Amino acid sequence: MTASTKTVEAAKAALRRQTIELPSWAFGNSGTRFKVFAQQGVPRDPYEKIADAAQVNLYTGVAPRVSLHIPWDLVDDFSDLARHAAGLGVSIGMINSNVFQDDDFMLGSLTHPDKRVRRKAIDHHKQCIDVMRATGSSHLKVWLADGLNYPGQDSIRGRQDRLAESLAEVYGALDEDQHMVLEYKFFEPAFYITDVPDWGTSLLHCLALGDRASVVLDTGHHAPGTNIEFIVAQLLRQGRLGAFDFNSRFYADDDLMVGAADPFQLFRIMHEIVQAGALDPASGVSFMLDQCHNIEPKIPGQIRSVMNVQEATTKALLVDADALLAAQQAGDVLGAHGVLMDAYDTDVRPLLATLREEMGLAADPMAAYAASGYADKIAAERVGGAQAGWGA
Ligand code: AOS
Ligand code: ZN
Ligand code: ZN
Repeated sequence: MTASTKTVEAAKAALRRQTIELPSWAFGNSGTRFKVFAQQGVPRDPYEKIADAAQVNLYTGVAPRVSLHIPWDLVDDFSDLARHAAGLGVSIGMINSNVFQDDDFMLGSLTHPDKRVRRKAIDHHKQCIDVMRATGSSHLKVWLADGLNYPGQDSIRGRQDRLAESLAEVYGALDEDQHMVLEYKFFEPAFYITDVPDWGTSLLHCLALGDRASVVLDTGHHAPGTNIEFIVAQLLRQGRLGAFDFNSRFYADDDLMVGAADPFQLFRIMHEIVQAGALDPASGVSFMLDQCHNIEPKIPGQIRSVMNVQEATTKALLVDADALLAAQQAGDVLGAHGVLMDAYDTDVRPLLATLREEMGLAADPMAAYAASGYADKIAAERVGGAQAGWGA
């Protein structure tokens, strides 16, 4: 299949507008519960994490926001941090709360049976909202480690009620132009029940909260075999897909590079996005990476991931929508499937190389970064890089 010039030009226009948000924690040292491997030149503070994220944007041209995590990225002056980001050509994206690394939260945070602990968790989210005000961030991202390990440990329904009440207070503290996104995960660190295990639970809470609450879909947070593109389609129908946390998984929440384990799944997800017209930043869906680079270098790991998202997006943009619809309406099963596979099987790397050159970028971001000398520079300058805060 050769796409028409018109299709290619439309794809390029959409790709120019696409943005991918980077997680600050991808740049710090990370590992598994067994070992954190320290790498040379990793950032020592949030300023340096943002500087590294800005490198990813410099070479890809489509990663202009950095998501922060509080308190991992705590600084004295968040306005100053935002100015630092702006000076490097990026801005602050979503603010992630953290109510999972404090002894008080062992049995839950926003769902905890003790009102005092719930208050502490709610107040932490209010602190995150202050950070949003200082940095110009528009989205509060909530992922909870809350859950149960044993049947009978707490009331399932009671915890949902407490969660609804706590979330309502946090949502009520947002400014009119601020949004909340609620992430779900079906297991880990709790194993019997997590309190926001699936898209349905997240959606129900979001619907109760209001128009400015929507669901975060982390691609690693489902049971094996789950049809993720179905969930994407369903949330888009409701206008409640707030964000992706993109990563790859072979087994659990592996947080490997997006598109590494199952590029076809990523394509199918992006096909739903493109069909719904949800690629444009104005549609309100944020395309974020949520990854750890435990054994590979971090900045190139992020660059590669951005490129993987772009490749899947390009293939989705090359689907011949008219031919697909015609085949679907004619009941031509193999014809319709063939239209999709023609797009998926297209080598889109030359198109993306041309696009980058048109955008004033190097055709090969990986090679351009490698040639820049930045990795050697940070290895020489930075001693004692910080742990990402994750996977210790
Ligand atoms: C945890 O499994 C979730 O994926 C979170 O989105 C994220 O990895 C963590 O909050 C970093 O906050
Ligand atoms: Zn996530
Ligand atoms: Zn996760």
